[in-house]
Amino acid sequence: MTDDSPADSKLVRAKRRWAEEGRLLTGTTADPAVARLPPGQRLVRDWPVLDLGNQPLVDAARFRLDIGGAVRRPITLRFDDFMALPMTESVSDMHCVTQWSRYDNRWQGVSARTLIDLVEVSDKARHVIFHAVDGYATNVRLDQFDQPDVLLVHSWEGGPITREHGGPVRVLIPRLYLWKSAKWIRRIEFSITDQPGFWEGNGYHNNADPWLEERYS
Ligand SMILES: Nc1nc2c(c(=O)[nH]1)N[C@H]1C(S)=C(S)[C@@H](COP(=O)(O)O)O[C@H]1N2
Ligand SMILES: [Mo]
Repeated sequence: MTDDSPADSKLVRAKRRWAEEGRLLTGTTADPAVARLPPGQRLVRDWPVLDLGNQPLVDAARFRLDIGGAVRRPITLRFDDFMALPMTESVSDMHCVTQWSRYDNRWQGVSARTLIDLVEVSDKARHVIFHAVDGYATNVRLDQFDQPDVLLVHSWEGGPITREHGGPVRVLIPRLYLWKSAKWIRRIEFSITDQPGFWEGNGYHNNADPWLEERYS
């Protein structure tokens, strides 16, 4: 493996070490009904950019979204097809495992529920695997995906999601650490079995609940 391949980059080696050492862990949990800020987090006002360093250019013409796996009606959406789906607006907080949280982000996009209904997800599906244009992948349980605040977003604070934040369309799962929210989404795979994604295979927690401080496995 070369030094600049993502799986062995300086960044990934450093993060694997964080996971091994349990860096940033406070050893406490919090109840989201009471504490808005999860343990060990601090508030920021800007929106930091984090990824593996390759930010693909996906314009509306190039955008494709495949949704398949354990579904009855697999589909490929072009950008116009996506934008023609029913849109939801929601305001939610973001929590990144590198310790920053940002409150009150206003999003527009298509709800997870709309997509689940659209492709007729099988009763046997239990997991959702997200595959992105840059080769990134991440996984959640179907019940974590199927929440009213989970969206495929195209807009933040009234403007389009920028390229650096995963535009034109990214996943947003606000109640999990942000590495579960794939940027530049390319394929959503409903699955009977679980498949660890990129960070999950590098020492990070499979479940990723910030209030339980599920940073590392
Ligand atoms: N496609 C893709 N999605 C990704 C990543 C990535 O490298 N590629 N990084 C993840 C990580 S580790 C974080 S913290 C968030 C950061 O999102 P942001 O840059 O919009 O803040 O994106 C997540 N989604
Ligand atoms: Mo991250």
